[in-house]
Amino acid sequence: MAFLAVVALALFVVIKLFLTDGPPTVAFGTTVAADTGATVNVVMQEDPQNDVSTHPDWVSYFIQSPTTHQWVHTTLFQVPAGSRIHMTIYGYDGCTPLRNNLWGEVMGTIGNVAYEDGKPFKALNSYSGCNVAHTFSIPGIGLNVPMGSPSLALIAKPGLCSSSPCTTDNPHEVMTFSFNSPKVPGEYFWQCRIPCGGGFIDGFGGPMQTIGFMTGNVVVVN
Ligand SMILES: [Cu+2]
Repeated sequence: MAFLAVVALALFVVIKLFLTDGPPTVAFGTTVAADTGATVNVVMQEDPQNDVSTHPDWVSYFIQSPTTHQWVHTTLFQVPAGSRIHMTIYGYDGCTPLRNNLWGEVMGTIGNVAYEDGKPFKALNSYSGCNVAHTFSIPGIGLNVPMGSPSLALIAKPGLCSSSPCTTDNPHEVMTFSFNSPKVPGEYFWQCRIPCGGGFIDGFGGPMQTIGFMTGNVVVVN
């Protein structure tokens, strides 16, 4: 009986932790009418660690609430359909080589371009230099943007940000790009394509497959 009680308790904890108390969804552009092409600003950051006690050493994205300006540990965000989404992502994490250099190419953004510290680029070659930390990719709309990492020279002295959410006092790159949100409402899965799950087979476990870290949803609403 004691064994069954332990099993029941474990099930309860698993359900409570992973099924009911998932990361929150941060809503952007709630005052913007859908399908107008209006610009909606989304601000995120990617870090070498996170602020939760269960997996503190997992790499992670954070999303900034447009209302409180607090950093929220989640990868779920909502935008209006048919809008121009302007992304700003602060890149605090160091580099990891891409498994396939294709994911170093900028795809699916407006103008097929992205900007690193204001400088336009169409690709980052992670084989010729250690310069990509993560990617922001939405396979459903063919979007892929590599996230630049702070140069080794830049992080030599202070080191990478060691406490999350990071602040702009830490070495970082500012990545910006725009894309059109789909006209069809729904949940559009997004992910990082760098095998950044350190300590997991092929680097694709842990944070790479867990909502709130390196994978999430763009919730498109009318
Ligand atoms: Cu990643």
